[in-house]
Amino acid sequence: MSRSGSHSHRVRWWCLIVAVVAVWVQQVEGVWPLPQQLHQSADRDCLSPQRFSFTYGRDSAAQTGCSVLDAAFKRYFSIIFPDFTTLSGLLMPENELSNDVVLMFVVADTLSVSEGQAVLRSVSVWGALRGVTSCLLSLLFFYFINKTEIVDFPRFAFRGLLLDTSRHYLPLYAILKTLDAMAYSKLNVFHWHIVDDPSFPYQSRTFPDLSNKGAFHPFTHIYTQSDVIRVIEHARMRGIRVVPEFDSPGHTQSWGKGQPGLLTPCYKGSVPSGSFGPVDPTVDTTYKFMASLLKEVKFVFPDSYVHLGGDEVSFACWQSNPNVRKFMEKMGFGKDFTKLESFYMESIMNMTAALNKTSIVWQDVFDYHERIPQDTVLEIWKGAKYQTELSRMTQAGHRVLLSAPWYINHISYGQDWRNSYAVQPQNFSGTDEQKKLVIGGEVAMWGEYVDATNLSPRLWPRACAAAERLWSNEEKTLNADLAFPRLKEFRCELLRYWKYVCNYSLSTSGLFQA
Ligand code: CP6
Repeated sequence: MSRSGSHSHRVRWWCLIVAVVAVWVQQVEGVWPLPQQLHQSADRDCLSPQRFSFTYGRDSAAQTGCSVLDAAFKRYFSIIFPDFTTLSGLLMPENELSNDVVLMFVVADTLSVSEGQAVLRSVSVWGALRGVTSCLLSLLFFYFINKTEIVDFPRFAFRGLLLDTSRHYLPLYAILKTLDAMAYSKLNVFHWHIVDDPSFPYQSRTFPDLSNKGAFHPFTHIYTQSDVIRVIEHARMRGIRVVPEFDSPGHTQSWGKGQPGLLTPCYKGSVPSGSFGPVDPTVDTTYKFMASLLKEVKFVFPDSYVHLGGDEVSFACWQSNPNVRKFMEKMGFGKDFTKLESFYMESIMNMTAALNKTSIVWQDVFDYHERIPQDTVLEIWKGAKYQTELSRMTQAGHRVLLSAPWYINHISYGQDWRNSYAVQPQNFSGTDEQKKLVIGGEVAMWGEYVDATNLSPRLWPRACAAAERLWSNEEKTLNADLAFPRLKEFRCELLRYWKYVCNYSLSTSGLFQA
C-alpha cells in the first residue's frame, strides 16, 4: 500500500476515449479519477471485439493463472463489448479495422511497444488492475481509441468507503454492487461498519446468539460466514481490502441481547433500571468475550486492519452503576470516565496487537487519551475543527484517516459533491513529515436513513468527488467546474455498467445524431 510500492503503475498505450466522427473530441472525457499524467494524441485506432484481446507480456511476472488479472480481463472484456454484434455494425466502418489492439500486461521493468498494441506496465498486480480500470471505462459505447500515454499512481494509499449494515440491513447484492462502483472510482478500502446499536447481522461462529438474538431477523437479515467470504473475495478481485468494524464499548445495544452480562446495567437510584449502557469495562468476562470475538475476526477477515470504534460513549449509565463507581475508585480514576473508556480501549487495542493486526479507532479515543499504541490509525469524524485535529494527531506521530468532511449520508439540494471535492486533507499546519502521516480518508454512508432502495443514488456519483481527491494530483484538480463534465460522463459510465440507459451521453455526444 505504499505510494511508491504496490499501487504505482505506469501505463503507456493506445488508449480509449471517445471521439466520434472527428468533429469534436473532448479531452479526457469520463476518466475519473484524473490520472497523474495524461497525454493524448489525435491518432486514432478502432477497437473490435474480434481483434481485441488481453494478453500478458512476455516479460511479465504475472501470467495466466494470476486469478485477479485473469478475472479482470474477462470482466472488462464484457464491459467493453456487452453486445458487440449490434453495436459494431453501427459504429465501425470497415476501413477503420486496421490493427489489432492488444492490451499487454507487463508486470516488470522492461518494456517494448509495437504498433497496434497497448502496453500497461506496472510494478504490481494491483497497479495493473487499476490501469485496466482507467483505460477501459469509456470504451463501452465508443469503440474508437486515441493514442494516449498515462502515468498514474494514487496520492493517498487509503481510499475508503464506509457502509453501515446495522441501522438498515443491506442485502448482499447491494454490497457487491457498491464494491463494483468503488473499483471503477479506484476506492480501495471497504470499511464495513457491520454491527451497531440497532442490529447485529454478523453471524459469529463463536457466539451465534449475537445474531440469533441481535439481528433484525435471525435468518434473513444476517451475514453468514459464506456471505462474508463472498464479500471479501469480490472485493479482493477488484483490489479492495475489507476492514471490519466491531465498534465498542458504545454502540453495542444489539450485542447485549445475545450476550447477557456484557453490557453495563444502568441504575435508577439504588436499583437497576432494566436498561443497559455501554460494554461493562469492570468485569473479566467482558475481556474474555472480546478476546474470543477478536480472535474470530482475525481469522474471518484477512486484512491487517481491524476497526475497533471507540466513539460516542455515553457515561451516564456507567455513572449510575455502583460497581462501576467502585471500580473507578479502586483504579484511581476519580470521577473521570474518559479514563475508564481509555482503560477499556487500551486493553482491546493490546488484544488486537497481540493478534498481529493494526487497530483503527475513531478520534474520541485520541481525544481522551494521548497514550495510544503508536501504530494505531486514528480516524477523524467530527466536522468542527478537523484541521486542528489533523495537526494534533500527526504531531503525536499517528497515522490519520480523514472522514469528517465526507459524511455523504447527509444530503442537500444541488451539486453538493463540490463540497467533498474542495476538501484538502493536507491543508493544516504541520511539517512535511506530519502531512505524510495522513494516509487517506473515507467516505461515510451511515445507515439511519439509507437502505438498499436509496443506497446507490445517494452514493454515486457523490462519492466520486472524494475518490478523485484521494487519488489525483492536487494542483490538477483544483477547479470543480473543469471536473464537472468529466464527472457527468463518469456517472453515465456507472449507469451503463448497471444497465441503465444514459440520456446525457446519447444526447450530447452526437453519436446518434448523425
Ligand atoms: N454511528 C456510529 C454513527 C455515527 C458515529 N458512530 C455518526 C455520528 C454523527 C454523524 C454521523 C454518524 N451514526 N457508530 C460516529 C463515528 Cl453526523
